[in-house]
Amino acid sequence: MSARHEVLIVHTSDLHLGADSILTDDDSGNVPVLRQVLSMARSQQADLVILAGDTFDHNRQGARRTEEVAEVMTGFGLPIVILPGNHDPLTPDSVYRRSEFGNAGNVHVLGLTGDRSGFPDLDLEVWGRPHVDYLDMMPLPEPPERRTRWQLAVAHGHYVEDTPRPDLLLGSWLIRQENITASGADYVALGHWNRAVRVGDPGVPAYYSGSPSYAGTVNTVRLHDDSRVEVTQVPV
Ligand SMILES: [Mn+2]
Repeated sequence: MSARHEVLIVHTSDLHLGADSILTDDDSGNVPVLRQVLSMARSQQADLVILAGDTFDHNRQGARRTEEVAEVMTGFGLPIVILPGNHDPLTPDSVYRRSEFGNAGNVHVLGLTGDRSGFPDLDLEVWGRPHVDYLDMMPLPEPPERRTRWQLAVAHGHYVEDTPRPDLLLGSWLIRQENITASGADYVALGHWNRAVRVGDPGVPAYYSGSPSYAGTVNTVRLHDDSRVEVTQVPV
């Protein structure tokens, strides 16, 4: 068997763990979806998992739920990069500031100790601007200086095409094509939309993974040795 000369990323978003179910008696809080995603990532021999926002439905989770989620993530063992989204922002009372996540060594929350996480053995870093409150912000600002072969951006917001009417009210957390172009990233992992779709610049691979609950898939991103980036939607 030859050695693998590629990096494999699994990208998903909008798991909405701990969502209050008002239509059914389902008390699982969507945690089975997280288990499925991580099980799939393990079977694909992924190097890294990116959760591009709204991993939790809200920050008012009971300890039982956050402890369960932290246990599932810790048990996975491989690195997980989490970008806090508009549902689970990095507020002072954020779920990500609880000790169960502080003790999960393989879980990297963007914004807790800086806006990028580096993985030297993969020659890769992931950067992203976390939501830190419930107000509007620019999810995909100018990128930091690249210091690894692979640089991935992660952003949680709403993609809009350039509009001839800048006075139109388009909503919050806007991501524009020029932001994607300026990122210069090898891959932009997007969250906030439930559907899986590519957006933006033909020269920069930028994809919404969609929520696995709706899309039924996650994105696998293969970073090949010859610099090709191959994105596939894989069922979970
Ligand atoms: Mn969102």
